[in-house]
Amino acid sequence: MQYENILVETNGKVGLIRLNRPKALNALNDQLMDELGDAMLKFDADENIGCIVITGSEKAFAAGADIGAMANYTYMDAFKGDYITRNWEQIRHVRKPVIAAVAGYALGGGCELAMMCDFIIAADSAKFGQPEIKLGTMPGAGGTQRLPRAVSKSKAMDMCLTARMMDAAEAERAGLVSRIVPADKLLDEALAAAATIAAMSLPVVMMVKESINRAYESTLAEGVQYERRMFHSTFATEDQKEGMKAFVDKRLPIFRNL
Ligand code: CO8
Repeated sequence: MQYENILVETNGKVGLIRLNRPKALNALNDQLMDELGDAMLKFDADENIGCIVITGSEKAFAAGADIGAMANYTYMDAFKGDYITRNWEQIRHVRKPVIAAVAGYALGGGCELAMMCDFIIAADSAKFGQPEIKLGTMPGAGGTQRLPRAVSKSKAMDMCLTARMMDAAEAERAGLVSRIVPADKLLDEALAAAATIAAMSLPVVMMVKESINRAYESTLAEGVQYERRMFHSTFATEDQKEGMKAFVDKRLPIFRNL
């Protein structure tokens, strides 16, 4: 697939995807989402990649789904699923960790896309919001579901009902983002975090991701049991043997993803 709305590169073992519709503040249209889904699945299948970073521009991670493209859709256009909604769930099928590196606006579908990632590193310029209500619509890619889980019901209600934006400091206090970095260091910091992850044992990284995601879908008892089984299964890996032996030998481990 030829990409016209994203830029894709690799940085060591990190796959980097830049949303690239600068004139529309990276508004997410069907073409961009198709390209993003395609690039994500390719990185997920590439054994040389251990972690993926999605970023936007200095001004916007993404200012939402493309309003111009959606404006005249009928209910049937939306419901039948070939427009707007297609490919939005692709990112959830990615088994490697995905980091959102957010500078500027992450609004509407842009905020939802960031929340679909495994964690968010925010530039001090980042602004998050679910302003769909101002357009006479509402979040449609998980905003009303992931936001309350991330920042509490009260703050999610506030943001989705008043459409106000949250700055990076508030987003960090509320737990939406894992850390804030100076805007000019955003990509370096995100790539460094991704490289750290990519240097770990990939199968164990995937088990950790799966286990933490399980926390959203199960009771505590079920989640703890799931984690216990995953923990046990790490002892079937060569990387666990290498990791513990390296510690005992006082050297750095060399993981072979086995
Ligand atoms: N869609 C299309 N174009 C956009 C969007 C957007 N979401 N956001 C900005 N643009 C365009 C503008 O139209 C403008 O284009 P042009 O230069 O041709 O006029 C260009 O980007 C620059 O924007 P502004 O001139 O408005 O820039 P400002 O710095 O003045 O303002 C803002 C920046 C505050 C971000 C402003 O652009 C804005 O409010 N944008 C809209 C934000 C918004 O409402 N987002 C929610 C969209 S709805 C949505 O996301 C639903 C998601 C459901 C997903 C469901 C999938 C399953």
